[in-house]
Amino acid sequence: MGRRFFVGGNWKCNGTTDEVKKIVKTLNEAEVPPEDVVEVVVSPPFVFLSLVKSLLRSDFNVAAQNCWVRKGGAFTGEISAEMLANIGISWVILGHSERRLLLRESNEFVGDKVAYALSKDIKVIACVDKISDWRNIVIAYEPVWAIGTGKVATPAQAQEVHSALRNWLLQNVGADVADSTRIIYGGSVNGANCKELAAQPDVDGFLVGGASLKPEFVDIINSAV
Ligand code: G2H
Repeated sequence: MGRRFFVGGNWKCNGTTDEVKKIVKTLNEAEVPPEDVVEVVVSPPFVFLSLVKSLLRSDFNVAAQNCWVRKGGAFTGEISAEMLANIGISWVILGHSERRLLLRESNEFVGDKVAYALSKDIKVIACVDKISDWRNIVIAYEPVWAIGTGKVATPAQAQEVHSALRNWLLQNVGADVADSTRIIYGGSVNGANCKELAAQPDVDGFLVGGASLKPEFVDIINSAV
């Protein structure tokens, strides 16, 4: 089964209204392969989700960078999966290593978040354990030493880990899921190194941080072909 290339732009905690509008304008004017060839999802900070959703071209989707582990209520500062669904956000990034490291999010907590988001029909970009519906999951492999450091994994290093992850899926979940699940690479991906990484058979796309704020993000989308 062919796996559709996936490019996620994780804007992290960056941007002003004007900067966000500028990035969206660049994306809207970009010539990229059709959406059946590459799936593009950008992830602005919460406060810009609705703005980006309203301005962004319709063939690109929008993701939140986190959501609460269960139904909303007395959880100051949190955003629930129901709220994301309510404003038409169909994706969320969960378990990013920056949150695991800085906010002490455990595997268990992230796993519960993933299960809850999936139960509310939000698709997840994640690397976790509690997954019941693999159709709505993209797994991101991000070596911590490569995150925001400018040190990217070599294509061979990425391929080795992606292949091992796919093999884990084969052994522990099943052949269909191993064949169809997209495993994307994150960590200092840029316009110059994306092409060689994209050529690896088990690299099905990218989660891009710093470079997703720049015009070279379009080159990364175009590495799909
Ligand atoms: C890794 C990645 C995006 P960057 O965190 O998730 O960021 O491309 O800046 O290393």
